[in-house]
Amino acid sequence: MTVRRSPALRLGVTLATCTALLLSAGCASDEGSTAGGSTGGGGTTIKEGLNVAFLPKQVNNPYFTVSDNGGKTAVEEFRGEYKEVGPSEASASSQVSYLNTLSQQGSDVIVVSANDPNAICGAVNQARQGGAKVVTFDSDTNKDCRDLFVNQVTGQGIAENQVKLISEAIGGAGKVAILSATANATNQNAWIELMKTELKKPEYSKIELVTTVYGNDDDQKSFQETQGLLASYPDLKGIISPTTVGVAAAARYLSGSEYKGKVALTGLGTPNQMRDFVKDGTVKSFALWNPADLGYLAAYAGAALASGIITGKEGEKFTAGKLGEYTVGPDGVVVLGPPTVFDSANIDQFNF
Ligand code: RAM
Repeated sequence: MTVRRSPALRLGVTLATCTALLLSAGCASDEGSTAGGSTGGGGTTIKEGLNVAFLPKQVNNPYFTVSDNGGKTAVEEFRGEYKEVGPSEASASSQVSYLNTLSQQGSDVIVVSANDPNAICGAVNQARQGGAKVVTFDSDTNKDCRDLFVNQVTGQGIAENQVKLISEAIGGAGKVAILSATANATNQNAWIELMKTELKKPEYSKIELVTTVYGNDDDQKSFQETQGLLASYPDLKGIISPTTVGVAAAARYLSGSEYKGKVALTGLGTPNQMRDFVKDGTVKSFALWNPADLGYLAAYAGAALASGIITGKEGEKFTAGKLGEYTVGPDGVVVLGPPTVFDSANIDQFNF
């Protein structure tokens, strides 16, 4: 985990106190509520009392529980008002009514993981016209309809990681399939396209991607789609599931089937959902970023926008509490950092 040096010392927090509290909310709190590198709209201080709402793809997904709680930590640090609202299903337009309500309530910052690149743009624009700053995190809208996108890892980084992990797991040759989230998901669709390009590299010439199926980030549907994959492709060597819901459901299916240990599985999963399947030999390794850090960074990005510290232009810098300084990249994207690979050697060190 990267913890960059923060500007706490500028704020009169003693070195001893801050060193002791560097990883705690207490230290970050003092930083966050008064700091922020300013190269943007002129302000240097996060305003107190900002209303910050998190709108995940779906609320009953442990990944979003962790990421949104990271957001809550940040909002408490800069003394804002936090709330989380959202649909139980990750369907394309399921977030529109929530956005409309948040607009009516006069939210200062809306942090949303979009189920579809276009379906929520009308509602997002309305919220912005009403004065809200809208930060997408995890899964973007199209770039014209939000202020910033906080990306977990570059798409290229995820594609390289996922293809490498499946290649290692199947010994570099054989048929593989992708079990994705919803068919419209901006994040998974971008990663899948980049994985296809990655698979064209000479070192992966013996790997054939046979199909992509969609479990809709629904546990049962993902389970059935995995079953269907094995029925349709009895010689399948591996599955990549770049969704926490999909990879956990696929692992559960494989671990109780004749394919356990024969068909490899990797993807993007939370350690707590995958632990049993790593320990029982169903899964060798998988990856993810720290979802709590992602939510935390997104909340700080939204607060920096709403406080006039940044406007969303490339090159602007802001401070995200304990995570330190970030710079806005091209197309209004801020990148959290590289993913972590989990396997039997390190999985017990993580609890999310
Ligand atoms: C699921 C969601 C989310 C994605 C993770 C990896 O929880 O689809 O958008 O980032 O998986």
